[in-house]
Amino acid sequence: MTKGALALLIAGGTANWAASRWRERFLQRCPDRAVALLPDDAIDPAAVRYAAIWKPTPGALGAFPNLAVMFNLGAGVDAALADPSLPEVPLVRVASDDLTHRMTEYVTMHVLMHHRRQRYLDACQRDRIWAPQVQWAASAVRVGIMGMGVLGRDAAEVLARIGFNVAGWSNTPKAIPGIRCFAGAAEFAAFLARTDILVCLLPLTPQTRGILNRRVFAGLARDGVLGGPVLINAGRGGLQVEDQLLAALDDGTLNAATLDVFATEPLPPESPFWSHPKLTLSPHNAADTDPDAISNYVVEQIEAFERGEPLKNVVDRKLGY
Ligand code: NDP
Ligand code: OXD
Repeated sequence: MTKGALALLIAGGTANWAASRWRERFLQRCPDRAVALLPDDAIDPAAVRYAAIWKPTPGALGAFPNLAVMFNLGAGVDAALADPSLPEVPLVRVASDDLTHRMTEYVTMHVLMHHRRQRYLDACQRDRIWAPQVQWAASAVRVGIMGMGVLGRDAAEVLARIGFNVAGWSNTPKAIPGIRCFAGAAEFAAFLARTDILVCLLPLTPQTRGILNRRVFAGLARDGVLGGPVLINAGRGGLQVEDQLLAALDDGTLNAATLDVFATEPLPPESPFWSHPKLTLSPHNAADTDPDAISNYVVEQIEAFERGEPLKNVVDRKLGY
């Protein structure tokens, strides 16, 4: 029997994520199945059972009458769900060790950078100044992670292992050894009030859009050893209210921030973010995952699905993640 075809609808991304790279990888990984990169390759739309997608053109997936499963090639599905005509078939997102470990590297590196005052030390080196400051133990620093899903939990556990005082906040209550867990709107203020470094690993949904705002920055702890609260956002740019974030940095409500994601990407050259002295930026590459790992993940799921096994990491369309 002919195996269901896989259509690739992939836009944007780094050189690592070039559509042609994905095509090559999927062709190697499933030689017994038709694989078509759209709009370049020809394919019978009725033969397409699976679609691997990253920021597809709105409406494009409606072309496949027999579509059974869509595989989002990243963890965040906000771009896919923004298409009101997205077919009503299961949408699977990425949850893989490769992605998770890369994000944990990023979060750990930036928490440590703020904790160890690396920006200050860089300035001292540039100016040839020998001026060590008091260095507190990690246990004196309270890290708070918004979003305790696949990514948040792993980062929390690594940071706790290094010795930070870690808490997490999520929609539903959790019990994680060594991590103080807060949940829901009722516990949000208490979570913020004990946090020196706020790490955001939330998905972008109607509930979370704009959650990183002045009120939240003002609710963070002000009695910590770092001299003021710090924000690290590697979730999505739409989570932060950017003018309020800049104002909070300028008036000292926030001491510093690391941002991997922005409301507009690529970040426009005229953005004040580029030159703000309290900001450390990266170009949405906190977890620039390897197409090899993700194409394996997708094909393994397709094969399991065809054996009648349940799909993993299916997005809850009502919750938006
Ligand atoms: P998960 O779905 O595994 O986890 C999401 C977490 O957010 C869950 O703990 C969930 O709570 C919590 N959450 C969702 N909505 C709310 C809310 N309204 N209030 C409180 N908590 C909420 O996602 P991942 O951990 O895999 O990924 C998280 C996000 O990271 C992605 O959606 C994406 O936007 C971003 N990302 C960014 C990358 C980058 O390179 N910068 C790379 C990959 C992902 P609960 O557990 O109770 O459901
Ligand atoms: C993702 C991302 O969602 O890379 O996976 O942003």
